[in-house]
Amino acid sequence: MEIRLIGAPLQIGAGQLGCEMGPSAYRVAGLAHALEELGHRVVDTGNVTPATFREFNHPNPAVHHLSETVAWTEALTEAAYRESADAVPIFLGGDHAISAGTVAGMARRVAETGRPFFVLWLDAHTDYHTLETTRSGNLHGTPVAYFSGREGFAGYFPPLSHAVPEDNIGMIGIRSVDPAERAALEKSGITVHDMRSIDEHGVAVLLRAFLARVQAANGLLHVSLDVDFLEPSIAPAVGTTVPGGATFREAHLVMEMLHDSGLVCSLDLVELNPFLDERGRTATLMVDLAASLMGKRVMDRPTRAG
Ligand code: 6HN
Ligand code: MN
Ligand code: MN
Ligand code: MN
Repeated sequence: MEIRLIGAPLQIGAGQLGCEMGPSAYRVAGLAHALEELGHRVVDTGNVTPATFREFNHPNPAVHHLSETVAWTEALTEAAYRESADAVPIFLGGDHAISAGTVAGMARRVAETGRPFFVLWLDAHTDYHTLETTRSGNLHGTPVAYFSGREGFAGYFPPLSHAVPEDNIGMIGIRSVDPAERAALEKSGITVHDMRSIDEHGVAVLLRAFLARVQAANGLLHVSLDVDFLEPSIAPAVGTTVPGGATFREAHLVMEMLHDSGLVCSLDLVELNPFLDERGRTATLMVDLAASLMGKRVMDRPTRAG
C-alpha cells in the first residue's frame, strides 16, 4: 500500500504559534522511515501552500485569520482529493483547522467509491463551534461543525461537495466541551465518548462498537488524531493540554484496533507544537502511534480484533 505524506503547516487556527513546525518535526522524528520499515511505499509530497487570499471578516469580532484559514481549507480540500486517488494520505499538521479541508476532500474522494464515509475524532475537544459560537475565535475549534454541514459557514468557507453525516462521526477522548458545543452536540447525531466512558467501559469496547458500525455499512474511515487526545504528561507538545487524557497503552490499542479493522482510508496528525516539546518526545510518540495504525505490532495475533 502506498502512503503519501502531506505537510500542512497551518498555525493561525490555534491560540499560540508553533504548529507551523509540525510537519518538519514528523520528518525529523523519522515518520517516513518508520512506515517504510513496515513494508509500505512512502511518498513525501512536501507541504501544501494556500493560494493568495483577499481579506474579509466575520461579524463575530473574536474570529481571527478567517480569510487565511479559508484559503488553506480550499488548498487542503484539493490536496486531500488529489493525493487519495490510489494511496492512503497522512496529513501532517498543522493545527486542527486543517481538518476542515482534509475531511472535506476525503469525503469527496470516498463518495466516488459509493461507500459511506465515517470520521473518528480522537481529541480532548469536540471542535464543534460555528463561526458564531466560538468565543476564542480560534478556528481549530470549528472543523467538525464545518465538515458536518452546520449552518453559518456559507459565504465564508468553501461549499462542501459532500457533508459528513452526523451519524457517521464518532468522538473519543473528550474532556473539554464549551457550553455552546454541548448544546449543539446534544441535538446532533454525533457519538461522543468522553473520558468518563473510557474509564467506565474501557476504550476497546467503545471503539469496537463504532468500528462495527463502519464495517456493517461497508464504510471507509478517516481518523483525526489531535495530540491533546493524549495525557499531557506523555505528550506535552500541544497548546491546549487538558489533564486526564488517553494513556500510552490506550492510544496504542486504539491504533492497533484501527489497523486490524482494515477500514482506515486516511489520517490527520494535528496540533503538534514542537516549540513546546521536550527533546522531541511528543513527535516521536505521534510517529509511533501512526506506525501502529499502519501495521506495527509486537506479536501477530491469532484472530483479528476490532
Ligand atoms: N482543538 N473549545 C476551545 C475553543 O477555543 O474553541 C478549544 C478548541 C481546541 C481546538 O482541539 O483542536
Ligand atoms: Mn482538536
Ligand atoms: Mn484538542
Ligand atoms: Mn471546544
